[in-house]
Amino acid sequence: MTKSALQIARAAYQPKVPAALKGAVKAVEGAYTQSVADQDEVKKLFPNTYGMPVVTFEKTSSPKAMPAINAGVILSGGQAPGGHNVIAGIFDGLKSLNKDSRLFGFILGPGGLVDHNYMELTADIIDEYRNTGGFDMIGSGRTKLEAKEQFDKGLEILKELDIKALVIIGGDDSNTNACVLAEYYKAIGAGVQVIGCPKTIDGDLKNEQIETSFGFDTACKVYSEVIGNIQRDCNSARKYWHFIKLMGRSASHIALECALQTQPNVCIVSEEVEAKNMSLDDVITQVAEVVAKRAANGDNFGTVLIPEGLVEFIPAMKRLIAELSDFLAHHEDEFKLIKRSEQRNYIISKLTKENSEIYASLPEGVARQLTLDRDPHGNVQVSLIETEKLLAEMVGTRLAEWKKEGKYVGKFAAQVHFFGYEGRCAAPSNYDADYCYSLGYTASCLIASGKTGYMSSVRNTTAPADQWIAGGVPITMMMNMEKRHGEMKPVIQKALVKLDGAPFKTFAAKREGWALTTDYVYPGPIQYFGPTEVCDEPTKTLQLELAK
Ligand code: FBP
Repeated sequence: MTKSALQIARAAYQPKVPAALKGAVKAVEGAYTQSVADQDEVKKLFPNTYGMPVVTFEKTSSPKAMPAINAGVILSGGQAPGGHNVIAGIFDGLKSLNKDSRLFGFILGPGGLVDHNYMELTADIIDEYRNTGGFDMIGSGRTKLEAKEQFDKGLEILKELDIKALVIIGGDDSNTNACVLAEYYKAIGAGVQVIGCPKTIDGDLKNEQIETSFGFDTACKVYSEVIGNIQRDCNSARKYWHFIKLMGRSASHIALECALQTQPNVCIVSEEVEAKNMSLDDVITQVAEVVAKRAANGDNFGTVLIPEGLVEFIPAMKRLIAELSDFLAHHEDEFKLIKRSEQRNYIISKLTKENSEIYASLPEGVARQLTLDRDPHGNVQVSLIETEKLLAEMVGTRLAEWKKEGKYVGKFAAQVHFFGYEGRCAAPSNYDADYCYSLGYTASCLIASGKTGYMSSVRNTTAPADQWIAGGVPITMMMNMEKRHGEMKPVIQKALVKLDGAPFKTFAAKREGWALTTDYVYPGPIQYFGPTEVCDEPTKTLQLELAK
């Protein structure tokens, strides 16, 4: 691999870790736990792993000698900056317990376990990837691990390699599957522990014990840098409105965090659109009003941030997507036999009147996206829907109407952008480099203390790393029952933006001012070397959520 100067210098970075992880640790158990909702159903489905206590690791002066252990690791789902440091943390943690321990990486995600595709991760390999972005050390994939046959097939290779613990690094769906796997292996006495690690740039895997998912910090900083650059360009030429869609799947955490970092003229928050029962038309009117007011002040430029999941949150669209999901889950084979050119009419003829009308009114591309391209978890791939174009076009049409009515006096020219993939593999910020390494190291402590069905947790992360708290949370604690592919399933509850939470309230208190004045902030690129207030600052979201 030819390395950049930054990559070479960055390889020497020593991630900061909680003080407790700097020597031998003991596991201290807290209170027994309950799932966040649907306790009876979740308990029934996880008889062996439900209700376990939260665990915290503390320093001990009497370490126990540990036998060597073989462990496996899987990167699952979308890339997120810091994944390699999680693996480095697991590796260093296992080696510190016993230098003969070994780590195996399964190639290209959960599919690697089922297909017996793996490689041993030696010190040389790990050193090549310390503090780098990407998941290319072993690759990632979206195969859903959910069937007993897959679990049994996986167990064959785990037995062959004498692997006693498996770490699954993934988002809410992958950690749900990790929990199902942990339960199954425990139920059959397989002798394999399963530990999860909270990954996703989307920031929607968080709760009382999991402050944030890794990658959110770096991805938001990359997007905010570019939004800031666009805002400076926009404030220089003063002739374009920029419609910027941001990744993040359902939740609007990324859009909200970028708004807090850059102070755009408009930021749509999907969760608010849903709570206010807004239609697409309402959203368009709201944006067009800001454009018109700025134009009245002579400002024919601005920025609009759009969360990629927006269409799923417009209540009428949500009802349509729910009916489509149910319908396609039950008629997938029949649907596949319909000619591509006939599919739209076929769907229109099968839906209820209200949904059929909305579906028929959608541009071809958006309609196709909703019916065809689902990911293996059944999710609509919202990152493929061109919401930014849809909004820019519809706002333009609305302004043209207002112009005829004499309600709008300006000029409107739009540019559209989508920021997603460019942030997912950036070199991790100090926060993500430190957090990920600590999560991995903590996973090795969970393995050493015999835990299974736990997610690695590192808390208090707005304080200096020395004061971070490492531990583990039973995954069942985060679960509830939800409809997936037309059936009720136990899943980790997705954390959406809370409208009564500090990040949204801070944004809501300032947005009117940001809409009309041009009060942009230009955060600049992530800094890896320099003063701590520049290099180590956590996200605004985390700072606001954890402020006492
Ligand atoms: P994860 O939930 O697996 O972390 O994926 C995050 C994400 O980047 C979403 O923000 C986005 O909607 C999706 O992945 C895109 O998926 P793909 O990489 O398959 O195009």
